[in-house]
Amino acid sequence: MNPGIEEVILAEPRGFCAGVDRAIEIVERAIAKFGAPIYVRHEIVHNTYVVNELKAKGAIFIEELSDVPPGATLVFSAHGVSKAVEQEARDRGFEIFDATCPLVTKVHVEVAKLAKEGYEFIMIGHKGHPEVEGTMGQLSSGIHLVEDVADVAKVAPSQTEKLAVVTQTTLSVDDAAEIAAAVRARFPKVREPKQQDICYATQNRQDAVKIMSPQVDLVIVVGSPTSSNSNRLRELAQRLGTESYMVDSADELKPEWFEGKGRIGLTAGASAPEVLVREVIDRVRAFGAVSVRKMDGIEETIKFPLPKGLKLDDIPPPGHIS
Ligand code: 10D
Ligand code: SF4
Repeated sequence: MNPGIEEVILAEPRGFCAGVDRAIEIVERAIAKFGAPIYVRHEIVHNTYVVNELKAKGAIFIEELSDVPPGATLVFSAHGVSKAVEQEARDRGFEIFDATCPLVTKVHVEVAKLAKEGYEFIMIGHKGHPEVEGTMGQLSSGIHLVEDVADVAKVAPSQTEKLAVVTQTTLSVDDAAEIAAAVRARFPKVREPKQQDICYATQNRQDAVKIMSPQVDLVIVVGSPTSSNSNRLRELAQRLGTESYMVDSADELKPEWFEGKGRIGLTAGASAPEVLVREVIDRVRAFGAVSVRKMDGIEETIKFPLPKGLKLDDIPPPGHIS
């Protein structure tokens, strides 16, 4: 019991975005329509709870397509795949459902379009992240990755007349702007996306943390360690001078974090379900919080359609993770 805690302030918006909601629903509907098991390439979204729930319903998560038996149904994760992975899946004859977020696909389409016009690309993103591998893998060459401002000085495109910037969708908005400025300074003719590739959900969750952080003594982010967008929320709060921790579940909360803290800010990454936020609230209440208040914030109404073949009314509505 910590008598110091007065209030929990909930960030708005937080948690599931439209791309994550759609990706989970694709797996749930594929299981309902075709029966278990359904194979999923990579974690459908970077959240331990979501992955375990879907495993319990009959999903099998794999990294290598050679681990999928012939004739199986395969779902691509929300982060997207390279052309090579897409081709290999077709060659192996799987029934494929693509859960790539439409906002990631939009970046893929832009890369393909500009490549036809002779462009090379500078991609701002994190090396090894599946979305970066998927986007860079839209072309066999000509996409140069930069992770920070220092990388911009080292990047070596074969020409500078037709260069375009693309980014991972879940970056720190501020870091991406700084890196893009460095790219612009070095390559003044570079073409930038009309609208940032960083998606609305990433932007809105970071904006909410910017408003919330100065009002609280501690920020808790619900998210898994592999989740880029969740890590960015914790990092942002910390940069704004507010102590911040990211937890995969309520069990990871440590009582000592709350010592001497009056107001607790709580948010969740785009892949973290609300049920985990509720469990964190319950645990913080047990530590001594007296009230829970929702911040004012943007209401997100965006929803993406399901792929053909999974829209059918005859698929019983699956019990959706939320
Ligand atoms: O690591 P991440 O932030 O890119 O992915 P996560 O699965 O945590 O959240 C959803 C974001 C996606 C699928 C990338 F757009
Ligand atoms: Fe799509 Fe953005 Fe959600 Fe990623 S974080 S799945 S790009 S809406």
